[in-house]
Parts: sequence; structure tokens; C-alpha cells
Amino acid sequence: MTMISTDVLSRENDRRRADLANDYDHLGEQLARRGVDIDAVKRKVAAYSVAVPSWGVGTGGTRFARFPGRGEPRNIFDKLEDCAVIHELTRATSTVSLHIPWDKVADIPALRQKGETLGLGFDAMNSNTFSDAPQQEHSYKFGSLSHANAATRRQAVEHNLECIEIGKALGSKALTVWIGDGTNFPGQADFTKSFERYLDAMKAIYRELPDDWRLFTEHKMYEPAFYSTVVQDWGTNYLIAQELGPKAFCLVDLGHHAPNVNIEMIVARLIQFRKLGGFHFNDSKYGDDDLDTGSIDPYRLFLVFNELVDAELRQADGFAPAHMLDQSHNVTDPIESLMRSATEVCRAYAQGLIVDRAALAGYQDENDALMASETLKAAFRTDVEPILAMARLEAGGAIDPVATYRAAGYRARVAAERPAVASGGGGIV
Ligand SMILES: [Mn+2]
Repeated sequence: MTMISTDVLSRENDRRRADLANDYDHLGEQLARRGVDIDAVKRKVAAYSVAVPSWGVGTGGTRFARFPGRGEPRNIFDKLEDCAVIHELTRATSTVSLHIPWDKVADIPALRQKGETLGLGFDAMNSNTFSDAPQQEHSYKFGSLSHANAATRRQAVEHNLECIEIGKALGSKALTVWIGDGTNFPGQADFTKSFERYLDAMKAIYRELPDDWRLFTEHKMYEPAFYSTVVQDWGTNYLIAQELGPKAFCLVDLGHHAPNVNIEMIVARLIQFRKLGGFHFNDSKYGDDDLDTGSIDPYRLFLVFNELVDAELRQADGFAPAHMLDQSHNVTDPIESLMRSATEVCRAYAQGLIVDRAALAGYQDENDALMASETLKAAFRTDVEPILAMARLEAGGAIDPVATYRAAGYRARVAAERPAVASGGGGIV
């Protein structure tokens, strides 16, 4: 089954097919002069996929307000249908990352079946110990896995183990743990004791992790705690992965750093020491703004992918990061934002693939700073859109995903089918 009419898709693609062929041929000639085979780049882009977060298809909000959109998904089954639209048109998002308990259902086999029907798999499971679920015995107001109270820590461990069990039934192979634990006041908690308690709790989770699973820990320097967080930066994150063992890796959310931090360098370090687990892609201007990927600083996204492509091409030991979007959509249709963000990630990947790495290494060895920089810029300046569009078209997707989505009238259709309900959870993670 398809969520978008194949008639609409064909009609929209037919309008753009001839122009795309010309643009693709022209770009192919340009790249051939630089020694790049455009078809080889296209094949790699076609094989690339980034996971969509289930919570991303609902309208987000800020701590001030939330303005609901039309036809918002009412439950995880609706969310999967919206995710299927994104994949049908972009052909770049074949998996969905779930959040428990927001996406918890009684009938897990039905959820797995729904995914299979829509052509979607399940990526990393995400646990939630940063807010209290209804009827929860112990509150996470003052922390979860690092809480001073052993029973609260145990409850948080049990929740993560439940996420693993649900994930096993869905075919997931990873658990992502992000905690909101931290403090707002100097002296509120003992840094060392908090981290010891956290590590003990994480070890209890790690012990129950299936052999073919990976455990991702996500650092974040502030929010909801504003003075200190227990897992504040990549240094602490690396210590966690080292303490836990070979199935534990660091997850890098692009928004969870201090302003102006050199994220691509952190990525390189984690690759070098075989602890890069994956990404949450988004963008920001000031902090963890959860803006659309590539909307503010596409060059930084490219520089991250430059490191990833470098590791891929030299077959760096243990290199297999998970890629996921993690952003909040307050003023756009979430499906449109996620389609564009998936495309932006593909764009950064394609640009990374056309970097002249032999020339770059030569300029680095010769200390030619200007030409080394220019080599990266030459790839970044290249408009690779024809490669992305051709990869989508040949995989059955849309040359122009947003235009096709709008022409199909999907949002108006689901707005009629889905009466507005109170939000089932979502927003910023
Ligand atoms: Mn994140």
C-alpha cells in the first residue's frame, strides 16, 4: 500500500523528468572533469538511510506554548503512516525510531505488522526517564538513573529493560538512553556520587542488552537542568562507553553542545577510538534549538559528513554509526520539515563523497592551508541536487518531495480523518 497516490507521484515526476535528465548529465560532465563518477555517487546516496523519530511527526512546542497543526497523528499507528509518506517521497528514511512510553501499545505484533505493511523498519528504541508517566510510583523530578533514592533508580532501570523487550519484539537492535538528570544549583548534588550511581544503573541495563544490540548514550550539556547535567559532554559520554563495554557507544546530537564547539572534531575523535554510536541530526543558532537539519549551518553538517565519509572510505575499524533526525517542528508541517531534513543529510553525504581526498591529503602534507580549505569548499559549493533527485526518482520516490506532497493533499485528507486530540507526547527530546 502507498500513502501517496501513485498517479499524483507519476504526474509530478513527469513534469520534472526531462529537466532532471539534463541537469544530471550536465553535473555528470562537470564531475567527470574532476575525476568523479556521478553514477557511483548516486548509488551510494541511494543506499543511504536516516531514521525518522516517531515524535517528530507531531507538532512540537516550546516551554511557552504549543500550537497544534492540522491532522496531527493521534497515536503510533498514525505516526507510522506519516513516516511512510516521508519515505515514499524521499526514499531516504526506511526506519522509524520509537519513544517509550509515548509509543507504547498493547499489541506489539500489530505495530510490527503495520511497519511491514508500510515498508518501514524499527530503528533504535528511546527510553523516557525525564518525565513522569501516569501511575508511576517514583517521580523523576530530581533525577532517574542517578537519583539519590535506590528505588527510583531501579524503576528507571526497569523502564529501560522494558524498552529493550519491546524493541526485541519489533526487530530493533539498539537502545538510546538520554536522561534529564542534573542540577540547577551549585551544591545541589555531589558530582561524583551522582555519576557513580548513574554508572551502576547503566551497568544493570547493559548486562541485559542482547549480544547483537548496541547501547547509545546521548550527552547534553544543559536543559532541563541548567547548572549541571550528569551526562554533560562527549568526554563524560566517552567515559561511560568505556566503563560499560564493547556494546556501548556515544551518540552525538548536533544541538547538545556549547555554542561554537567543533563537533566534527569530536566526531573524528570518537571514530578514532571506535566509540561513535550515531547521530541525532538537527540544527541550531544559539543552543539546543532543534531546528531543521541544515537550515542554519549547512557547512557544519557537511564537515561532519566529511569525517564520516573519510572513515567510510578508509574502512575505519568498528565504524557503523546509526543516523537519525531529532528536531522539533513548531511552525512548519512536520512531514515537510522531515522530508527536507532527510534530503539535507543526503546532500551533505553526497558532498562528502565528492571531496578530492588525495588532493586534500597532499595539501595537508604540504601545509598548504588555503588549498586544503579550498578542496573542501569545492565539494561544498557543488550543487548535488540532481544526484539526490535522480536517486529518489530511480528508487520510486519524488523528484520534488515537498511539491509532490502538497499536490497529493495528504495533510487535508488526514485532517478530515483525524479529529484533534490532546497531544500524546512529543516535542523536544
Ligand atoms: Mn537527541
